[in-house]
Parts: sequence; C-alpha cells; structure tokens
Amino acid sequence: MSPPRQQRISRKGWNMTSSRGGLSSLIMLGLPILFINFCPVEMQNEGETAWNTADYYKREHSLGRPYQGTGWQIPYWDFHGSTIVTNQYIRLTPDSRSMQGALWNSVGIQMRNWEVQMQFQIHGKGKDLFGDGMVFWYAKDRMIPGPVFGSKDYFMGMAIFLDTYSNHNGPHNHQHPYISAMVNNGSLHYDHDKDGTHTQLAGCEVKIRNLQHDSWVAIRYENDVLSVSTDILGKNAWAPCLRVEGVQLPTGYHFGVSSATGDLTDNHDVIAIKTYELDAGPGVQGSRDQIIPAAKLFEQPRERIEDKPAGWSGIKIFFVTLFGILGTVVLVVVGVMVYQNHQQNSRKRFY
Ligand SMILES: [Ca+2]
Repeated sequence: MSPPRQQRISRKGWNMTSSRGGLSSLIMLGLPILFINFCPVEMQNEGETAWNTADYYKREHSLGRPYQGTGWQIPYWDFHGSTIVTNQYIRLTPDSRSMQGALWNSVGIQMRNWEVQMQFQIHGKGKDLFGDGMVFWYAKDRMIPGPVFGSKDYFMGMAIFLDTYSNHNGPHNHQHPYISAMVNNGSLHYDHDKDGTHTQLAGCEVKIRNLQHDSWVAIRYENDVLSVSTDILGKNAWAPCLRVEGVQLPTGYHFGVSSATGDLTDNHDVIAIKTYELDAGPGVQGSRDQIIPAAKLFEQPRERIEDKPAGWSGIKIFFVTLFGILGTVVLVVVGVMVYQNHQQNSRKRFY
C-alpha cells in the first residue's frame, strides 16, 4: 500500500521547514517563514502533478521553529508541567523520573477532515529500560494533567499512543515501541498496566526511539476513516501503521501532545506539528459539533485476557470446599447411623 497522496505532498512542504534542510538555516536567519506557512500545499510542491487545491496548511493548528512569538508564549499553543521550550525543540519531559508535560493547541478544530504531521524525537540514556512515551490527542478537555501519559483519563476524543515501554506483565502479542489508536466517549479507562490493549482500535510496532534522525507520525482523519503512518527511516517516505473505519469525532475539540516518565525515563521532544485541512468532498454535510466520539469497535469490546492462565477463582474454591465439607458430613452421619443400627441388631441377638 502506497502512502496516501496528500501525505507525500504535504511532507515535501514540511521538509522545507525542517532543520535538516539548507532552507532551515535561512529560516533561522530570518527568511520570512510566514510565506512558507501561508502557502497552499500545492505552491510548496512543484513537480507534483496530483494535488488538491482544497488541502490547506492551517497555521493556527501548527507549530514550528522558531516557536516563540513575543515573550515566552507560543502563538496558538499552551503548555504545562515539565515542558520547556528551546530554540530547537519543545521538550515535554526530560530524561528524568516522574515528569509530566503537555502542549495543547488553544484553537478548537472546526475542520471536518484533517491531517496532522508531527515531527518528534524520543531519546535517552536508557538502553534496555526507558519510558513511558507520548500521546497525540484530539480531545475535548485540554491542559488537564492526569495518569494517561500526563493527561486525563476517561477523556472524550481520540488518542494516538506512542508507547515505548511494555508495562504488560506477560507475553505481549506485539513488541514495543508500539503505536495504537483509541477513541473514547468519556466512559473508558486507559489501562496503563496493560498498555491500553483492551481499548485500542488498532496498532503497529515502530522503532521510534534513539534514532539518529527525527521521527514523523502522520494522523489523518478523513470521512470517518482514521489512519496513521510513520516515517522513521529518514528516507522521506511514509509507512502505513494503522487504519480504522467508522470513527466519529466531533468538531470543536483540541489537538495536544502529552508525555510522562515514571521510574523509567526518556526525553520526549516535539519539533514541529503541521496541520492540513482536507477537502471534505461532495456528500459530506451536516454539523459535527454535537456528536459523541465513537468507533465501530465500541460495540464489541474485546475480552480482557489475563497475563497468566487464571487459577480457580475465589467463588469456585468456596463452593468446591463447601460441597466437599457437606459431602463429608453426610457420609459421616450415614456411617454413624449404619453403625448404630448394626450395634442394636447385635445386642438383640445376645438377649
Ligand atoms: Ca506502556
């Protein structure tokens, strides 16, 4: 499966502002970045024959170097916790224990279809032990610290987990780092100890840690289809990760990125976020501001499988013991009665 066209197109546009390209040094020297940012996608990509004039870069939902406007503020973005902003990256957590940080877009999403491309790096001193990872959010509530990679549980919206550490206490059916998607209507708990296995819609294994170059993840939401692709090889090509149909997300929610460390640590750095509005196409009508987040898999929650084969449950042990005791009592009583009857018969014979 080849990467979707829009991803290829917008990716080329992105590279123009990437720190790795020669252009970026010009940008750092003051070349008007606004020109690039306000360009429709097609203007950034000469040579591409297939482009859609309705796909536009959305500056108010994007983030790139240089981050700061005036003072310490980042235009359109708020941050909290351990987050620090440097010239080169926005570090959600440093490579130290028990940190939580997040970055949230302050402008609600009014687009029906969109694609977000996040450039990031997860790296640290740990060779075998590291964690926990980061999450890209499209959520109703923003700037609320919590246990889900530094953000609140029982969220409403969608989460794309970039989970570097396997908390699952037993054999996994996949390796880590692992990218997975979850859609929540506010009723579901993200089970951190199980790596969210029981609420995920789909996922894929991707080695997104301690790479020599930056990593990219693309999250595309188009006509109720959620798809995630990655570029971790530094070869400027997308690899499909997951695709889920029948995902319903309202408008008005916010983009965000959060991260947390616990006993295990890593640097979690966001470098850029590029957001594009996608053409909704004909036939897609109606307001989306009041719907509840939903995915088809909500209807069939998968069975929770324990780490080890479960032994007898407490109730089973109780009943087996109870019936065992009752059976023994009945046998003893019957035995005593038989014995007494036998004794009486013996005495009768003597007299
Ligand atoms: Ca985990």
